[in-house]
Amino acid sequence: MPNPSRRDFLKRTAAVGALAILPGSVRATTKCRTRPVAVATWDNRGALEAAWNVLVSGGYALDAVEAGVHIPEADPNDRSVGLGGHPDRDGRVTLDSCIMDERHRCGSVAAIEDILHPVSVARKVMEETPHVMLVGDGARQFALEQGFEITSLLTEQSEREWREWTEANDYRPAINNERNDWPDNNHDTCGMIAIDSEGRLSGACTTSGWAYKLRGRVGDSPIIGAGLFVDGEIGAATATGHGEEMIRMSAAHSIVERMRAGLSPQEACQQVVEHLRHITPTDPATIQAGLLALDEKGDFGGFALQRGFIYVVALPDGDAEPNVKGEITGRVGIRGGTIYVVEAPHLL
Ligand code: SD4
Repeated sequence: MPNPSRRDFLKRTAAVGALAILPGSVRATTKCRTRPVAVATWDNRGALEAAWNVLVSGGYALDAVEAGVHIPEADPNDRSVGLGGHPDRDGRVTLDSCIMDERHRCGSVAAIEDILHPVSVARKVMEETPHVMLVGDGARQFALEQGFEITSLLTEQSEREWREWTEANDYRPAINNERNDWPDNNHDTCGMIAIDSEGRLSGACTTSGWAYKLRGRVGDSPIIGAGLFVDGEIGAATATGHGEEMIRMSAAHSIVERMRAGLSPQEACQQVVEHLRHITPTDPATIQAGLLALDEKGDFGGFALQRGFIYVVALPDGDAEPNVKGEITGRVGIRGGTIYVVEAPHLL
């Protein structure tokens, strides 16, 4: 049989893609109207408010999470995401990011350099290619072809700190590198999941990853099923903390499957953290895992391995103050709703 040409391949994959999205489209249109809800890791309240402004205007959850995570990606003071993120061991800022909609469509970029909004490149991978994931130079090349501009992401402060780090370290990544800074600035990966007023779930996750990681290291954040997973009929989940642990057990997918089996978002996050502690070959005291979930009714929950995992949830006016597990440590009024800052319950 002759080899199919690239054009045939693209044509066929486009046709398969069209078929593949049909059931999801039908599902989406048969959903009841619901109230919008958005949840994000850490105190990413600026990101959540940007997402909320899309949701409260009746917009699409996918647009909301993309707009939301743009905020930390462009913030030089956020040291774990995008511009100003900690570089790798060799002084290069490399970004991991993914996005997923309610129809199992997803896109991802890993170890991409010089691009301010990797989440939008991930969305282009999802929408413009038959692939899910592009990495490194290939991802950067694709971004440039798509019209993204080159941006230098290493700020003066990041470079200065990295130089100090190289003097004090022997170029081996410390296993508990994040924990050394914890609960300060090394844990700001922005994972965000949302449901819109048409009941459509989406999520995005974006990070510069583990500070001073080995060059080429990819964490969980761009891995569909580890740092993010969405099933439009069941729910969505996202993760932050030590990515190696989340990859080991497909954390976000594990949460959604537990919700499919009937657990609440809160119970599902807790069970996955308990399972993680059970299976990890790493000393659990040296790692962090912070998990968030949201179901198709707009119920949400969060749970962590260690103390100190904060998350934010945006709820519409008319919702009662949420009866969260953990502690509400802040409330911020936003257009048509409130952002609650929650300190998640934890296992250790
Ligand atoms: C990673 N999970 O690259 C990310 C790091 C993180 O808050 O979540 N930091 O492993």
